[in-house]
Amino acid sequence: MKKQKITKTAVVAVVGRPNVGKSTLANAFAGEKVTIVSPKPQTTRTRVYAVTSRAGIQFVFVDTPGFHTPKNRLDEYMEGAVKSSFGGADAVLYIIDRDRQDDELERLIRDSAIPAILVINKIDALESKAELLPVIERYSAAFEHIVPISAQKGDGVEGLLELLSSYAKDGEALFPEGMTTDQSDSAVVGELIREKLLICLNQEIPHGTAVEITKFSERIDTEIIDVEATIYCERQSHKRIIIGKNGAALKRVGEMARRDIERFMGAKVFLQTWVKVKEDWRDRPGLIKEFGYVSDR
Ligand SMILES: Nc1nc2c(ncn2[C@@H]2O[C@H](COP(=O)(O)OP(=O)(O)O)[C@@H](O)[C@H]2O)c(=O)[nH]1
Ligand SMILES: [Mg+2]
Repeated sequence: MKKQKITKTAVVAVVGRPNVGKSTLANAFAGEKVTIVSPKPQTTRTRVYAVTSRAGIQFVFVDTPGFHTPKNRLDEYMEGAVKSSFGGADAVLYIIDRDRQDDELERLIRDSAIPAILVINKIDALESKAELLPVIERYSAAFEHIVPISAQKGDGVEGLLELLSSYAKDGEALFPEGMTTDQSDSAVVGELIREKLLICLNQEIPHGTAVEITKFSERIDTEIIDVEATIYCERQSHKRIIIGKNGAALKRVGEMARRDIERFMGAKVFLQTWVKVKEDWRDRPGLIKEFGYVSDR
């Protein structure tokens, strides 16, 4: 089937409290993992675009860090990324789940005057659909459209795209056909490694990590990609935990990450990782910037 030429675009901001499933939904739209997901809040640090198209319309979803009160300089940067995602958006998806909703964010959305759709995620985890009723009732005055979905199972995702079609504006494609994100391959790869740290490590430690890709190259005449990554953490004690006994913890992270990187790149990957300490980097603007958290406001 011949692809239809893009004649319209819709830029859609995806906002909500940490952990409601914003990134899971962005990946469901993109059709692959372009933005990382974990059960821990504050997984997403930067604004990431997820791109897809249907029937001549290109949709650009702006995945954002969860909205929460800043505790350090990195948090302040993330809050800025949420607020700036509204600018220029054709529509906003305000994602909630049964337990996570946010009055302050609701006010921000209303004040922005951008068309907003309320999305209730994780309906697969409900005992009964009746649990949705009080939530729908609470929001029915404020939102014209309320859409229950399961981002994880993909239920309701196509319906959302259809609904969003009406907010598309005439214009040429914003991204080349087939592109699913604005992130470079090496940026996605760094994030996939950070995702495994979030999944494998307890409590605060992974929140204090940053991953720098120092080598990313395809071998000549083979399909193998060599990746070298440095994991930065905030304390010597954290470094010991990340590496683990005889390197076992780091090995597990590396193996899990390599599988995801291979899926994303569609090639065999040889991954090497190092761990370094940069004390309190999350409060040091120079280091925050060095790790790629550059403000685009
Ligand atoms: N049961 C269920 N879990 C979900 C769904 N969407 C996301 N999650 C889980 O919720 C957690 C947070 O997801 P994530 O996309 O990182 O949330 P974000 O912080 O809003 O970006 C992860 O453990 C996801 O697997 C869903 O539709 N159903
Ligand atoms: Mg996220």
